[in-house]
Amino acid sequence: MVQTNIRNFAIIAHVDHGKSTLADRFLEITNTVQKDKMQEQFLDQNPISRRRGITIKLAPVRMKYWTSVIPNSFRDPQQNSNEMLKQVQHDNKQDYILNLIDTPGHVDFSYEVSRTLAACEGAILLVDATQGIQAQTVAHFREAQKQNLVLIPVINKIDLPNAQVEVVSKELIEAFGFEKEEIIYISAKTGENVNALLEAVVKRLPNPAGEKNKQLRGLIFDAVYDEFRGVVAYVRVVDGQINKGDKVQFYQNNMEAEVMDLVYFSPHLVSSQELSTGEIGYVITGIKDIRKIRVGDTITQIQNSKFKVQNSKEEFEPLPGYKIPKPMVFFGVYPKNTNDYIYLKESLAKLTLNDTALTYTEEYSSYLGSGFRVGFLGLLHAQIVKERIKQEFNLEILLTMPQVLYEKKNSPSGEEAMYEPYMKLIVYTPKDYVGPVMNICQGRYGKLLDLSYYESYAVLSYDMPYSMFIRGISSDLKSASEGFASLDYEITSYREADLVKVEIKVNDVAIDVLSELAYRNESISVARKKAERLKNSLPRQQFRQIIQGVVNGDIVTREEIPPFRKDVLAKMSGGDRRRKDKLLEAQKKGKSRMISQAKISIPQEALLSMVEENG
Ligand SMILES: Nc1nc2c(ncn2[C@@H]2O[C@H](COP(=O)(O)OP(=O)(O)OP(=O)(O)O)[C@@H](O)[C@H]2O)c(=O)[nH]1
Ligand SMILES: [Mg+2]
Repeated sequence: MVQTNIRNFAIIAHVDHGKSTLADRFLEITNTVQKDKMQEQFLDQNPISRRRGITIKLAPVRMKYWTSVIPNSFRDPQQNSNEMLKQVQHDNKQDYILNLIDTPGHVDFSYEVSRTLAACEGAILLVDATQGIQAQTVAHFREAQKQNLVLIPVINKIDLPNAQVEVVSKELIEAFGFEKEEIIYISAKTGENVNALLEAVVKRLPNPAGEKNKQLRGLIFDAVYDEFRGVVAYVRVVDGQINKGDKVQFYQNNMEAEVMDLVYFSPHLVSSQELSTGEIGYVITGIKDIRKIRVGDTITQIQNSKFKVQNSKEEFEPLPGYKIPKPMVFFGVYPKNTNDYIYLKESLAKLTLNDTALTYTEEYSSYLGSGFRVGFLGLLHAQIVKERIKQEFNLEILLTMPQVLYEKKNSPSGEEAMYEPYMKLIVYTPKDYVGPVMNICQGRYGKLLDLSYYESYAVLSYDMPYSMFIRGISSDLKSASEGFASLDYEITSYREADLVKVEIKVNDVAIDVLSELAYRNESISVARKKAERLKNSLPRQQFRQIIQGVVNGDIVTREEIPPFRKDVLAKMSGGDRRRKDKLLEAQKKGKSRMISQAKISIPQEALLSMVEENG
């Protein structure tokens, strides 16, 4: 395909503003998917996405489009050769290749969006007419601007009776500086005006700028592991081209391989002989070792190829790649069945290929066996990984006690101290909820940095410990604002934290998976609550159980579960045989499930109900 007729673009928006639904309409208009084969949110192929109704991964698709629209760029004589202009004038209708990448909206998956944008020249910035600008609208807008993308502002869901088209368009003008005439009003659901939007994609977005005659440079913007094909790399060809059979190199990993197949998704996998400058597709090399390919790496022809010799004077510059976001929330991850440890290790390795932000180190618990400490980008990310491990690897895992990423450093006084991450929390909310939002933030150690009002909403920013996320600030703000508030954050600094170790002991034995670091001023109540909960979830045993909450080595609370009568039948007089059997059976079962250690005996279910409260 001639480069001038390629458009690479993303759809970006806050959660649920209708990105995947708009992608559906594009797939229909371009006949990529026949109407009778259409499923809602077609690109959300992942079963977890389908069940939850949210997009969790970027999803590229190639569409063919036939139109007579003349791109804006053709009006600029500097950018176009006369020859191309003549061609367009002569032949009114042109074939275009549109590479669309649907993106997730949730803040935990922002890294998917930033990688997507690096593979595109433009994006549709979608805003729900009933919601207006929300946190990720702003975050993704900024990211797109940073990457110099051309944006098309679009207001969606105009079919809804409570659509506030005028208000939202004012917001777009006020907050981002768009012109009124630029904004396109659509309903992704009914398809109203979506044709005009597709024409605007061709007309307004630039074609890819790479050079065909240069040495191949392809950006690996995502990858997935396939049991049969090995590592499948999603590539945006920046310069040059890739052909089937080419010998290629993954530049930073210095790994060489042969291109066995080139495919693109349209909407099923279609094999292709080549991927030329500006195109997007999947490269399959048969590499099975997932460590050999890295998202963000540059794919190129191998050093001694004929091409390289011809261009030997030219210095090869790899593409800049990505800054991988730092995971902020850490969970212990254990297989439910301790025998699955090795399989869990393999599964995590495969998953990190497709989910580069995931990090893990080994960890051991005397109650749960061998496992990992895994770093996630947020709580939703952790939930989704748990579900993916179940779905894709058929493996049940446990997530234990979340903690933020603490750092141990020397404090100014020279002593070793714990430092915790602080963030700038930004809350977007309709004006009516500013009061309740402030109450919640102030109750969570928040210091107000800024409050500004826009057309229909307000933006508050707070300085706050990041750990408030794992203490549920998201859901508190959602309920205080009846679901309307949305959040974004950036980590600003690490500050010394007054933390102490809270442990729970049963008959003097500390239960490692229940220990955590807590703020000193909250530690006693944390210890009390935990001890109480454990008391309520532990069954009686044939011996006395003493539960202690311990803060920094000092016992701060004590609970007791009295022993239970040895003879479960003692109280029953005469009678019912079936009931007796049942009782005896229940006692037997309980025993076989016990995890015994030293003088204590804790049924696994009781422990898990404590451990998994946040997982
Ligand atoms: N009435 C109406 N509903 C819409 C429109 N567009 C999307 N929806 C609905 O809004 C909900 C969210 O749509 P999605 O397309 O999944 O939104 P998304 O932006 O892809 O969401 P994430 O990927 O989770 O960020 C779905 O229930 C859609 O049916 C529209 O134009 N009108
Ligand atoms: Mg979606």
